[in-house]
Amino acid sequence: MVVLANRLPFDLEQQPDGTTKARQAPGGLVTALAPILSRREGAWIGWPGSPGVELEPTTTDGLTLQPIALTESEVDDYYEGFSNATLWPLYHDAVAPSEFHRPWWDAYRLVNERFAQRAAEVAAPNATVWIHDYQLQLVPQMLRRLRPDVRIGFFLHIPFPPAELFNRLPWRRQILTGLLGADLIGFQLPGGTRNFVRLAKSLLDVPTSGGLLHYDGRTIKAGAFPISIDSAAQSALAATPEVHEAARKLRADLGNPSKIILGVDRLDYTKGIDVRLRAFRELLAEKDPSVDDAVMIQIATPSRERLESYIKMREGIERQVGSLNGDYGKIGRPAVHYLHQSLPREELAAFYVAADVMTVTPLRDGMNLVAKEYVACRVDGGGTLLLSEFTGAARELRAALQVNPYDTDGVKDGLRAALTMTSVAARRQMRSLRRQVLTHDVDRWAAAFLSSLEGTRDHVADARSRLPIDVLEALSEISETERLLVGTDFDGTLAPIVDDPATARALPEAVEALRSLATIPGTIVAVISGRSLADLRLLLGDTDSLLLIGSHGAEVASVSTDGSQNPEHTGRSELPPAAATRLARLRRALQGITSEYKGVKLEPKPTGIAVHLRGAHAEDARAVTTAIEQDPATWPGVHLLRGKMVLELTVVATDKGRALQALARENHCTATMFIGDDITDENAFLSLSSPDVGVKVGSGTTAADVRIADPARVADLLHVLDAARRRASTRLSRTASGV
Ligand code: GDG
Repeated sequence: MVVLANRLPFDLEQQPDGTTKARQAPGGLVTALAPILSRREGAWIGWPGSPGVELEPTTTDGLTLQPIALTESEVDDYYEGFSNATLWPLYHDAVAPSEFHRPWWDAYRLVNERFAQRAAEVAAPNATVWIHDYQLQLVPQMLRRLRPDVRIGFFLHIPFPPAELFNRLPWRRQILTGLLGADLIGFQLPGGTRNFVRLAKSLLDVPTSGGLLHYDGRTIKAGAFPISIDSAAQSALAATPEVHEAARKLRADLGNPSKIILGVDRLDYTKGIDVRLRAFRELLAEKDPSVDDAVMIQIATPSRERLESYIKMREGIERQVGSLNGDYGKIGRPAVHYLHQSLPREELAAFYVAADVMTVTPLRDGMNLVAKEYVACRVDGGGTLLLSEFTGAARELRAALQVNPYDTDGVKDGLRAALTMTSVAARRQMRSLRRQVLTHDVDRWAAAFLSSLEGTRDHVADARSRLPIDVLEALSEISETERLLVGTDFDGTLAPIVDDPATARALPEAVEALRSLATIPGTIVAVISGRSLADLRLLLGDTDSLLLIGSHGAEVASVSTDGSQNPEHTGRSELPPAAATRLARLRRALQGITSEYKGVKLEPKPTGIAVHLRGAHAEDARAVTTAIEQDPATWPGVHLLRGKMVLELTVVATDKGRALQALARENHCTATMFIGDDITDENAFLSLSSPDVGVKVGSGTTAADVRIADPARVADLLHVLDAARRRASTRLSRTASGV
């Protein structure tokens, strides 16, 4: 398994001897993935965090770190530019304006290519590759081109925007096709999935069904996988005596205020730090009793410090803090304690434990792990969470006090409610929040994503690898035709041969592929069998848009796409009176011939009778065959078709070749593929001519063009044809509409 993320989860230092030493950086993602990666001898590809540093790969605890070097200008253009000044604001409701610069896009593409190249080099055959976040959205497609064998998952940690915003992006199509290189695309929320699916449909004409997208001959899954934290570890940390003591000391250092209000964020304009400061300020200004003797702590971890928008935002927040303290602080007792620093995990846990009210007020946030960490740390069952409804976490943490961060009065009301909540009500709220967070941890998230990814195995690639080369060539050629007819036999082709024909069942994969093929424009799919139509209907169940042809072509029926019977094809099984008389005579004659022999079975059909010899002794079978050949088979108007251990006598002149050609004509087909195993299928093969293709299943002399082994390979062939035909059909419709 290989993980790709913009940053390596380790801080790497170069030793004096030139080797690289790794120190694990804290973070839920690495905690969740490290054990999985170590078990699978995995690799993590990422940037070590400093520009211009070239480091060698290094292995720690079974996990290989693969550092990607970025030059100063790549950090400026790919990371700070395109990732953080174009995509980040655009994906967060455009709460700050996005900048669009072509050189940034060029660098983004180049760096994505570098990540893809490295993944292609280090991934084992058929490996699982998990790509993370908005910085690497082109990697799935780039990697697929280099390594079609690997299974690719992509997870977006931030929101995926609606079309109104996404469409501003000059490179919107490239980003979408980049993502569609994955087998599974994960979002935090169903809303992100919906936005993505709609955009793929509208911008790229990608056909979709539920969370499945059909693109480039592949099926791609999209879904929501809300991320979480290592809840148990966070809880355990908060429960240690050290953290408990640190929390007590913190409160004392603050002068034992009545209430501690806490905010913990990366210093980012999406986090709504200004929102909570404003609400707090107004409550103080109004001398609201709820904030009497209350203190606010804002921990603002330094982030993206060189970006203009971040510099401006920081100035704004620090001005707000200064003015709040100037207006409402006392000597030795500021109203807001503001820390622009990154704290050790243990210290952070003490803040969570000490805080009476946790304020999480982003204008937009993919998830927000801080909210979940606060809940996990409240082992005492106390504390209140004030949560913006525009965070991903709001969907799961329903019991929290939820506010609209754009509504200052609403946030003030929320803050007041949090500060004045009775401890019974607060405990009830926290109990419900803890239940959610402790049962939905980061392990569960990773397992859900990976098992869903596992479920997206590329059936088509697997199927291709099992088919002979001449078959693949024939499939790729015929799939390009304008109107394609695909005909297949049933027994021995879709269904493995069994001793008792009544127990024969089609392989579900083969039927699934046939049904899928039949939904492609310009593609007609027919099952042509010696069985009666009623039998075929029974065996193939709900036939959707498949054409069913029974009794070697004598009985034709179809169900059109809207589920109604197609009148063109029905009603042909009514026998003219002369033929009906012939059939009755034939039945009596065959009963007379076969009644003496054990194991010979007669199967009456609407237009004839099948004589099954599979159950009889070889000698008896020979005797029955001779008797039939010498008498009823010679009657005028009676036709004999020889199958494998079956003789078919019909009273109407037809065979599979005639049926196939009639179908091709009626549907104006430009090429036909027929797949069959039986002797009676030879009529169909003989009726074909270039560019048609006949596919013989199993051994024996044949007029078919290519051969495959058995019904399992038929299923493979149909899957590969379905994918190729889908690709070709998109191309054909584009050409037709002049795009
Ligand atoms: C992105 C998405 C999504 C913060 N200060 C300190 C510190 N932190 C840690 C927190 C928390 C993490 O940083 C922040 O995670 P968030 O989820 O709140 O936000 P983003 O950084 O924007 O993360 C977000 C997330 O990806 C995961 O998918 O939830 O929506 O934007 O873990 O504890 N950690 C330490 N010292 C600090 O001072 N040790």
